[in-house]
Order: sequence, then structure tokens, then C-alpha cells
Amino acid sequence: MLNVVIFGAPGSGKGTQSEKITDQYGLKHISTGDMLRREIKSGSPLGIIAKKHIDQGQLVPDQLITEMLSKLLKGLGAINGVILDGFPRTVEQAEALKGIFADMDQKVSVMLNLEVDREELIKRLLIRGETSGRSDDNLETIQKRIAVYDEITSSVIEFYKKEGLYKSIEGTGSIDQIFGRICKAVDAVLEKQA
Ligand code: B4P
Repeated sequence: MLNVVIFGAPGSGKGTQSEKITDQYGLKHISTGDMLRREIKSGSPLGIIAKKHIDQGQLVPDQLITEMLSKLLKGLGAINGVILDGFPRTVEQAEALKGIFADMDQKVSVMLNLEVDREELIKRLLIRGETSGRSDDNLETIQKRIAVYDEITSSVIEFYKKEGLYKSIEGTGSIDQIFGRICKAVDAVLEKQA
């Protein structure tokens, strides 16, 4: 099994690269951002709570997101593995994921950190905001999201460094160039597993 965590600041390309990784390695793509946006669209109780947080550029509470993810992971049938896009975003979520996977006799195979500078992140998200219709793709909320990343989410890097699962990926360049770097890192993990 290959279980990949794709990590990075907002706009670092997690969603973009996850789709390519899914095709290449036959993994199940799990995006917590997409799951939350579906909940919001359906008007579910979780969606109503999530919208309040997302519109302000804040994280959705750990317990809600962890329960949602746990149910989904434990309900998966036979698969080659997963790519987790947007989870974990706090050390508490990283610890919870370790526990959920342990219950399933699974573990994270590698954590890929897409590194992109601030100016480029803001530029990408503002461009996306022109067409995405996302309530969080405006300058004020983007800056808030990046601040939340710095204050809270970036600590997840240390967690995976300690676990010996951390891999830094240069996240600027063409989408295919970045994907090439990711494949090199994932292939090295697969070789070790073989
Ligand atoms: P997400 O949906 O995960 O949003 P993201 O971090 O903004 O996007 P991503 O990094 O995937 O960027 P993308 O590939 O699209 O989360 C949204 C919100 O949901 C969070 O702020 C939070 O409130 C909540 N949430 C989600 N998960 C949570 C959790 N675990 N706990 C608590 N709350 C949670 O790329 C961005 C743009 O860049 C795209 O337009 C793309 O086309 C472009 N791009 C990509 N690669 C490029 C490249 N190489 N060059 C130029 N442009 C590129």
C-alpha cells in the first residue's frame, strides 16, 4: 500500500498534483477541502459549520474533520492506497491520522511538502479566484489562510520529520516539472517497499 500525504501552504498545488499522482499510481484521492465544499453545497449541518470557518480563512475544528476522514478511510474497500490532500493541517490531525491508520494496519508512506514562496502563492490564488467562485479566494482571506498556515499548519512539518517520512519538493516551475520531482520521490519510496 502507498499512502501519500501531500502538504503545503494554500495554493501550493496540492490539488493540482494530487490528480496527476492519482492517475500515475492508481491511488484514491481524498481532498478534505473538496469534501467540505460538497458538505457546504448540500447544506448539511457539517457544511453550515464548515462555511463559517472557511469564509474567514480559518481551519475547520479538528474533531469534525477527523471524524469525517476516519469514517471515509475506514469505509474504503480494497485499494492500492490513498493520497491525502489537505489533511493533516494540525499536529492533532497528524496524530489522529496515525491512530486511524494503525487501527487499519496501515501507515503514512511519505509526506511530500510542496515549497512555494509567498508572492507566488498569492498570485496563483488570486488568478484562481477570478474563476473559482470560492468564497476564500480573495486577497483578505488568502492572507488570513497563509497566516493560519504559518501559525498552526507548518508545525506538521516537524511531526513528519520526526517520523522520518518528510520529503521536500520544490513547488515552483511547470506543473509537469513539479510532477517529475514528485514521481522521483514516490518511486524511491516504492523501491524501498519492494
Ligand atoms: P483546500 O481546498 O485544501 O485549498 P488550498 O490549500 O487552497 O488548495 P491547494 O494547495 O490544493 O491549491 P491548488 O492545487 O488548487 O482547503 C480550503 C479550506 O478548507 C481551508 O482553508 C480550510 O478552511 C478548510 N480545510 C480543508 N482541509 C482542512 C483540514 N484538514 N482541517 C481544517 N480545515 C480544513 O492550486 C491553487 C492554484 O494554483 C490553482 O488555480 C492551480 O491551477 C494553480 N497552480 C497549481 N500549480 C501551479 C503551478 N505549478 N504554476 C502555476 N499555477 C499553479
